[in-house]
Amino acid sequence: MSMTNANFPMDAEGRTYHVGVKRGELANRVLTVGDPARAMILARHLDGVSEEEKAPGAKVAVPSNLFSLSSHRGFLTITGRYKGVPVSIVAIGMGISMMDFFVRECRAVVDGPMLMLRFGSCGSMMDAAVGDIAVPTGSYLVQRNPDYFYGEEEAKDANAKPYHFTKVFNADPEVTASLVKHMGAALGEDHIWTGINATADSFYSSQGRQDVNFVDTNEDLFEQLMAHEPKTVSLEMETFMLYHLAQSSTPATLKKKAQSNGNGVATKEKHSIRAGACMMVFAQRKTNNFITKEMVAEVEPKAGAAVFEALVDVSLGDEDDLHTEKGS
Ligand code: R1P
Repeated sequence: MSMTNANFPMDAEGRTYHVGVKRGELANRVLTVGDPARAMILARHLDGVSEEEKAPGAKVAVPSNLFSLSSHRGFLTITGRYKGVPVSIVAIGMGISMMDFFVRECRAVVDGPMLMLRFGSCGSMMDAAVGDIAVPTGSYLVQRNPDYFYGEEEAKDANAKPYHFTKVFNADPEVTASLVKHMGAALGEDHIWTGINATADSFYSSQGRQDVNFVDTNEDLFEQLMAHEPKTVSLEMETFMLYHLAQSSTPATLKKKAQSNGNGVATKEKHSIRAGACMMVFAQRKTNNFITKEMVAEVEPKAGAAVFEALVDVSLGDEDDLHTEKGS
């Protein structure tokens, strides 16, 4: 595909460079996950999916009545409706760079306010057990500091620390409350944990995993995380970037929508994206337990239904736009 505009590349059809979506293919309410198979399974909750395609044991595929698009960089977008409300599901893979591509490119092709929810998996260093759900009210970023590891011992900067922790960026409180309510109703309140999430730039070193093949200097990382933020409840690799970018989103697209409606009303909103996240605990790092396939199969559909309820529950104060052939 040939792209124009090196600042924000788009092709002649208006498709973004990495996610590959264009105007009309994405709803204002978007659920993002890591794993494309999880996206396909969650899509079974959407309107109009045949009984055959959503039967337990059915082949994992995008339901045939829904719009879908696989990009050359591994993003999968599925768009349809949940209880009549336009929604999209986007599988992004892993890590903060993929979250950055997702948030910016999806924002670029949708007018009006957006709601972005992440439904993922995480590790827990506290009491949350495997199969429980974390709904973090905020997130900080844990970054490996390469400068600490630079050079021979005697040349090292004595003040450098191996890991850096950012400030906490908050989720939208109304979105979080809605997630807690619906998750609690689906799985039982005892299984829902609020608190603060830590997003790490590695699955390994900056999540405190020990690896004999590398010098990581992370033996006391958990203690450092708890000292930085005593309410740390979950550890994963994307949520910080979602919360941070939502708080950095400008009202530009809201003004545009007001103008395109012809009413010329300038918005008073500071941000055009509202964000929230929840994760299933897959790894219990205190006890070293890892979730079983059977448990995922039990928790994922219940939590998935709850996450869609939250996705359509929060008012965006505006009509959603959607013009796709399938799913409209
Ligand atoms: C690591 O195995 C991956 O799983 C978690 C982490 O954030 C990371 O992306 O999330 P997902 O299940 O959403 O991919």
